[in-house]
Amino acid sequence: MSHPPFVHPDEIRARFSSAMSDMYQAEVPLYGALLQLVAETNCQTLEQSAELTQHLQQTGEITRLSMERHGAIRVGTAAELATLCRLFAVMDMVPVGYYDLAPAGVPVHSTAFRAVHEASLQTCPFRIFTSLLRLDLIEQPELRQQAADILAKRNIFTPRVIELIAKHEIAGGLTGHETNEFITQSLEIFRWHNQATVSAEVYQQLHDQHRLIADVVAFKGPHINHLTPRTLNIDAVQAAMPKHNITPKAVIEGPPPRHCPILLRQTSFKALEEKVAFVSSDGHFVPGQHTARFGEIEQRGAALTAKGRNLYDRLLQAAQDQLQVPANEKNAAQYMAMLHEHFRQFPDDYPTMRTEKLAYFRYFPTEKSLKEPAASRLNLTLDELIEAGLIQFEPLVYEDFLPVSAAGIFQSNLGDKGQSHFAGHSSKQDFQRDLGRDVIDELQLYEDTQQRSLTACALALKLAPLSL
Ligand code: OOG
Ligand code: NI
Repeated sequence: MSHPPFVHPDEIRARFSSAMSDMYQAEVPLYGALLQLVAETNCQTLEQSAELTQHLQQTGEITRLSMERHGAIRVGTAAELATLCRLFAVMDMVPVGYYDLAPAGVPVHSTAFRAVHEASLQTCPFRIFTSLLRLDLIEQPELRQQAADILAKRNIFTPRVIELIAKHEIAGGLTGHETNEFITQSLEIFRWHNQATVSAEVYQQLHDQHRLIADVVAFKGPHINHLTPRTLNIDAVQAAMPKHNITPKAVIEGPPPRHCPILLRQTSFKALEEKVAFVSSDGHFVPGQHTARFGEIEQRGAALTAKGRNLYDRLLQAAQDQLQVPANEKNAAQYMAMLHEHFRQFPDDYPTMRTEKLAYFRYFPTEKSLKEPAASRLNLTLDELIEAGLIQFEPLVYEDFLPVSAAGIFQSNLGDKGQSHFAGHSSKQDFQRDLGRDVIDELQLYEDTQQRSLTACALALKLAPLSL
């Protein structure tokens, strides 16, 4: 039996990502200005570095550069999270990683919905950092109950989007027409609503508990709170922002600048103060303000192994311990100098990062290898093949997030006031129960991609299976 052709999930994701970007630029014009600054800086950076251009061409990343972005949302209930998980599955976006932000004073735990296979990531790397509010961290029982009651009443999904998700689950895909509808209907979930669902008094109570609680509970839905394009030179964009009337946060989160970038560096412009309307008990609207939405940029580097990540975490902690206080406008330069100093211990060339097993790599046969007779290399190990110039390697891009950085991004957009940590225990198990499935271990994904590239090398060079 034939069925109408389904649109590939990668294409649905690419179209959704682009529609989301259009919507957000219309909602937050400053984000459009940031996008332009990033595009210009990327162009200049490529012009100035033939090495970088070649590396991006080699890995194919050059083609995904301009559509590269992530976004973030915050949801209030387990049911919302579980339904979003089904919605993102339509676009082959699955939950990867578990991030506990409570120790850093943000009452949420999170995952990132993203594509997992390198070919899909190549088509569209769009990711959504998704946080679930932890009402259990609200101290006052009455307020906790009130927040739960408000959330229980809202429905963030249109009936049609639920039908389309079910259609996808039963039939295995969406047709062209259904895809159009799916994108329009999905955007409704993430749209900004300037009308709060609560009174100014309730908003204030929630806000006093934590600004983030007000952001999640007081509105109709999980508005997209930022989008993030990928820059090739985050330091240049950070420095150029003020000239473009964009106010950046004090410091760039993540590792210091390096010759061989690792993981993820991020910065954002500060959340805007926006006009909203609260409802009074007699049904009137009361004008007020809310601060939640911002723009962010990121520079991605090599994905680290568990060993590399441990080293990263240790060096970052050492720099933060040395500074003693949270990084801010006044100590930003001092903090960057400390960070730089500590990260001298992290090798800054790919061959060492590879032999010390600090990062994941993708392996390619060289042109030379394809011209030579196979017999000459039959018994060589991977290292010997590399040594002989028959195989080359490029780092895998880190596709995920960093909890300490994420907390820094949250904090800078929530104001400095606030609790420095929550004591309540968090649990990946609880999160997975609410999500309706397990999250995927990101390290395993990098491991798989690396191994697939080795398998492809062995096949191309007519060799027995290769391993590290
Ligand atoms: C999410 C903050 C985390 C990132 O890039 O680390 C994040 C939020 O503010 O909801 O997006
Ligand atoms: Ni972000």
